[in-house]
Amino acid sequence: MSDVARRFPENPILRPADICPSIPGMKIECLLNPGVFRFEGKIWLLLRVAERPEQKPGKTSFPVLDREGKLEILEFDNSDPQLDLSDPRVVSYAGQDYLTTMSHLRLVASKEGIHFHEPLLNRPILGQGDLESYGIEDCRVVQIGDTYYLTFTQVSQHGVGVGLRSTTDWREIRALGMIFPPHNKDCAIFGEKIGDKFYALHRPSSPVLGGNYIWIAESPDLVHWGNHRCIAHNRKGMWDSARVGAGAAPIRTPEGWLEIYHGATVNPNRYCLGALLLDLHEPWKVLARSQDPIMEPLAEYERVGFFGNVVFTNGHLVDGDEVTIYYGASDRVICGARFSIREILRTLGR
Ligand code: MAN
Repeated sequence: MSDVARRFPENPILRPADICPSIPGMKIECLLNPGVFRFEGKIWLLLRVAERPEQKPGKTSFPVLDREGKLEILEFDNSDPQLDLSDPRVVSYAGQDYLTTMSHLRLVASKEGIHFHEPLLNRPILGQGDLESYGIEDCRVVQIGDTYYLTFTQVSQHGVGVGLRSTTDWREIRALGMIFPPHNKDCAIFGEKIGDKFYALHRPSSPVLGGNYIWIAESPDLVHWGNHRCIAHNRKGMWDSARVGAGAAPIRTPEGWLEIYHGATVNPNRYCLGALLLDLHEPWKVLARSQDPIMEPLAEYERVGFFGNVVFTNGHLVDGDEVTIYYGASDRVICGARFSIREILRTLGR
């Protein structure tokens, strides 16, 4: 057994019923994959909240944003032969794909990192405009100086890309546009410059040649990215054979940048976590990579949910040798787990 995660005994720490829908009439189906940061003496999660209307018997309905940014509900009859509901995350109708739920982001705070509450007057952070009309998902948060940068998945009829927003006070959040166009997601910006450049991991998908691989890019200003290089492929026959994607910002260790990433198989669909070690000065060089996952969906709440057999993280806190990840379990509930950085490095043969 290669799982070295120490799960919180309190797991799951947040469930859909703990949060109020963004507007009356919506039902929260899933809480997923939070960004994590410290601000004003507290620990904050930026949750992904996935909602849809209460489902009527025999019908499938879900929200999208219309051209004016207003919420519109689309509804289909389940007996319609053009409707494909085989993936619980996707509605396919007559060759057009939609999402079964629309996601927005929501802040919750905690003093000790286990019991989280929504602060008063907390506003949901919603998708805006044509590139976010199916919602925003899986937000990474990285602090550079006084500014927090949010990188998240923008979903629309145009595809899936990476958006950037920034804030210094979490009251005003500035939208800085799409930084990686479709198909791209899982973007984690490094928390400091290396040499005179910023770096980010990202995950383009190539449908014919290539696949769902982790890439690295550099930037002078966090908005314009170039010099892309591919650093990690899927590995046939292994726990990350179908797709891989970065988690949160890489962790600086004396051995190199440690990145906790997700890897998935299909048939069965199963998401695990593993680690990559990147060179401190030339982060496009991979020094080591997990042969076996460091965390697998083992607990009941990780095996059964909205989309079962998923542990997925894009947020953590580092305190000395300890890294605390917050993660989405089975795309339904939020959980926490701790790792020793030294122990992860040992699993990499360091
Ligand atoms: C994708 C993303 C994640 C989700 C996993 C598992 O990688 O959409 O948000 O948690 O799939 O469904």
